[in-house]
Amino acid sequence: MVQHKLPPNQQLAAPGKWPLVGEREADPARRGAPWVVGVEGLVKKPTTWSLDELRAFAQVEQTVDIHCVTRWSRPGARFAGVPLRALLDVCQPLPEARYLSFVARSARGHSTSLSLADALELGVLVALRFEGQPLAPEHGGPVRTVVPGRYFYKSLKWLERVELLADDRLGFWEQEAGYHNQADPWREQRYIVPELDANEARRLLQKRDFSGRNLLGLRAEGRALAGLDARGAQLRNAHFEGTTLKRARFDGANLSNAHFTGANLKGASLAGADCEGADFCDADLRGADLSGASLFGASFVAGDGSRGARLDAATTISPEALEQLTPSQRAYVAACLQGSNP
Ligand SMILES: Nc1nc2c(c(=O)[nH]1)N[C@H]1C(S)=C(S)[C@@H](COP(=O)(O)O)O[C@H]1N2
Ligand SMILES: [Mo]
Repeated sequence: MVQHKLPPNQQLAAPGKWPLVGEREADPARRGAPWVVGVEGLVKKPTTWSLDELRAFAQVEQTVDIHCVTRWSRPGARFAGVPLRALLDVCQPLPEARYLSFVARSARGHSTSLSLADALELGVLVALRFEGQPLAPEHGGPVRTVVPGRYFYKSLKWLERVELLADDRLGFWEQEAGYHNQADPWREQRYIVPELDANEARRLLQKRDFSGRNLLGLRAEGRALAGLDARGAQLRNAHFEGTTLKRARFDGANLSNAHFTGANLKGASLAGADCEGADFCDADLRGADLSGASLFGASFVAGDGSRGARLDAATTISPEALEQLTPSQRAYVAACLQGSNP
């Protein structure tokens, strides 16, 4: 097997697997007007291209290592399409243009941004094909951007418009989820530093009620929070290392990339929670309910097989969620659920 060097704290997705992340759009190309991609804003010649016109450019093949912020990686993905640079050459950015906002044809008009300098240096591809086939609609077909060297949230699905701007305009995830605007996986730029007020945090911890709150990056490691009510809370990148969370309720919470290393989650409920990229190594999950939770990129055991979480026959994990785990994670969890791991 080929050895790939992975950025810190990423794991290989199962071979051939490409998880779906973000908004679900059945097939935006099937609704409304024919697809065009426009480049506008601070350019000399705003231009739009139909898909056929994009296909008439010299097509470039590019092999890209995909690194999702929720900790799965898919190295060696082969895309083909038009280098963004070729479109910019036609449109001619004005000297004051310093940022690009990529905007999707999707229900929420999803967007993400890059500096013009980064976009040119990284070699952004306007991709039409994946592994020799037209790009599938669920992965952003008919056309998406692919940005090498950045977490995959900088790669926009269903590209409709590129706007050149003098000032940066934060993208959807960058604004909504606190995702880092630089997004370099080698420097682990997953999140901006949270700005939760220390007094407010203390008060919430005392009350043990986080329900419905946005607590991105909360630091609650080593706390005694048995019975915590965190239903529907936004707890991306929150720290619960070594925390007592017996019978805590995280139903429907967003726990992506949350840190539960060594936490006591006995009898806790994480039903329907987003646990993508969450770390459960060394945690006690006996009797915990993770039914309907999303587990892409989640860890239950270290890469060397140590620090395995405690799960038992009373731990509930749905079969679909098991399928989302990487092969080594899945093997470990499946064995525990069948009672054959200590
Ligand atoms: N339009 C749009 N593009 C998007 C997103 C989204 O929600 N909407 N999510 C981003 C994120 S976080 C990731 S990891 C990748 C996922 O692409 P995939 O579903 O093809 O794996 O798309 C990125 N581009
Ligand atoms: Mo992502």
